[in-house]
Amino acid sequence: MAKLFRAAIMGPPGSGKGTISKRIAESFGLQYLSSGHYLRESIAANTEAGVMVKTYVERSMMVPDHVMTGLMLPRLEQLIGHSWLLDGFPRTLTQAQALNNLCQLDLVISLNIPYETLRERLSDRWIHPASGRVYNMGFNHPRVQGKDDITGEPLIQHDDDKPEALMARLRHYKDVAKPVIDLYKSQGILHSFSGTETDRIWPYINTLLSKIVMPPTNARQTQTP
Ligand code: G5P
Ligand code: MG
Repeated sequence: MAKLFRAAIMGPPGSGKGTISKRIAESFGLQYLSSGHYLRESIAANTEAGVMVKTYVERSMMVPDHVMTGLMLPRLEQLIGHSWLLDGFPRTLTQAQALNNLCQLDLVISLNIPYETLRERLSDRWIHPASGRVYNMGFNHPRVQGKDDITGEPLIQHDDDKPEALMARLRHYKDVAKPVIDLYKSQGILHSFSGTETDRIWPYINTLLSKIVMPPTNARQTQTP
């Protein structure tokens, strides 16, 4: 990799952050840090913090900023000298400012997915509660219906993925994300992608990152003489 690269991916619940982050991590060899994953890890560890976090995540409420920064920033401090991608963090202006104090992002991907698409996806979503692995009937279905691929344990559906709860979550997401998006826009690092299918959005993100993360060695020759 030519130079260190620090990026974040933002988007409402179910917008494809996790799916696209995995593709970016695989294609470009970035370390991939998911806030949702670390929260679920702390819940599974059943620590004092984990028990508190659970009360928020269970209700799909935002975990307080100081808890999130306390969870994410020390991990990033350990990754000095590495390129990385953040999935789901920062999600509020306070989190973005705390991150800015640690380092400057090179690029932020924002996913704009229509509400109807999110509703359909999340109502089709099944989760393995112990690991947080997510399946989607039709797009990313389990090998055996209703069972986790790795453990064979039963999959569940969240009450929060029901339409009324989802609408409230999406409205809240928009309100909280707007100042963060405005901040990154003002820094000139925001790239927004709209669409209803991850497979159609991915080639655009792949092309963008191919230019930035691994600039072609003949980049100088392609400039207009
Ligand atoms: P998470 O874990 O970050 P959410 O709710 O933000 O959770 P989620 O559900 O993980 O986001 P995603 O990662 O954006 O969604 O999307 P995904 O998992 O890739 O795709 C969603 C589903 O659609 C999957 O089943 C996937 O297979 C399918 N899919 C993807 N693309 C397509 C497609 O093109 N077609 C179809 N048909 N299907 C597709 O955070 C969890 C909780 O932790 C807290 C919050 O409480 C949050 O609710 N939290 C924070 N709180 C405060 N600050 C933070 N920074 C926080 N981070 C997390
Ligand atoms: Mg996710």
